Amino acid sequence: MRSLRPDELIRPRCRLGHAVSVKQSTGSTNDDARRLAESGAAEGVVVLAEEQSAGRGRLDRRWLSSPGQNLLFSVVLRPACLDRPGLITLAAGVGLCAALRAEGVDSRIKWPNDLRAGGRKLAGILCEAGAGGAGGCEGVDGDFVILGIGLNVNQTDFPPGLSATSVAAELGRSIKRPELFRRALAELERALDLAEADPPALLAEWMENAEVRDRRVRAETPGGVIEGEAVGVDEDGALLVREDGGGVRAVVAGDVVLER
Ligand code: BT5
Repeated sequence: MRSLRPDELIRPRCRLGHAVSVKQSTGSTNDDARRLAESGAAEGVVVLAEEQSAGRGRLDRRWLSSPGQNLLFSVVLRPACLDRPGLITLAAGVGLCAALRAEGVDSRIKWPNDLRAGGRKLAGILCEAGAGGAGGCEGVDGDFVILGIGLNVNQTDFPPGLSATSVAAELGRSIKRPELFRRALAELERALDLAEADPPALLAEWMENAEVRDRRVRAETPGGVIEGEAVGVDEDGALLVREDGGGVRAVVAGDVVLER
């Protein structure tokens, strides 16, 4: 498959993607984007790589991706809601899900940060906050968030033990990556605008597209097990679960499984 070129990815004059650099290989695009942000890169600058030697998820987990097949990129964000990193993660899920659905994939958001189709993982989101560099917005001078996305696009073979799928596997045809990239950035931009202007609307759109919608869940949290019906998310990104007794508890961290 041929390599991506910046000129087919760029979105001139848009909030996200007005500048895109493409690397054949790197450690982690999140680290590259962080270095750019620390030296003053504006919001919306993107670093994309065809291959990562140290692609990562949360908690030092690895992100594995065959070279030249998928979309691996990180965006510098300097949003107005920088004090609410949970909201930014939710916005990323909403935006990416909308782009995948527009592509024809029946994608759902799995709390807190996975995109899945048919119960398999299609994409992962890694938001990392940082400080430094110019161009911050009011009250949060110079601070930024790096939004990293790994989206399985044309890869159809995955390492054993990984419950993964891709856009191509779901649709049964190969995908033009530049179009999907630009669509993803456009939807991420829309969701980010919404997170800033109307957080309740963003939370509602998240729930509309969530796997947990109208489902019973069991969350294993550091503070014990919470079981009940998932009823929403809050502005910190916590999952709200109504327990059988009627009280609503916020799941801030932990693993959530669907019960039925
Ligand atoms: C994530 O973490 O899902 C966030 C992944 C973010 C990756 C992007 S790539 C561009 C940017 N640069 C980086 O270095 N990172 C970001 P988490 O929820 O912790 O899930 C990680 C787990 O997903 C792993 O432990 C595997 O089980 C699984 N996994 C790894 N690679 C996968 C793949 N290609 N498809 C599906 N699942 C995968």
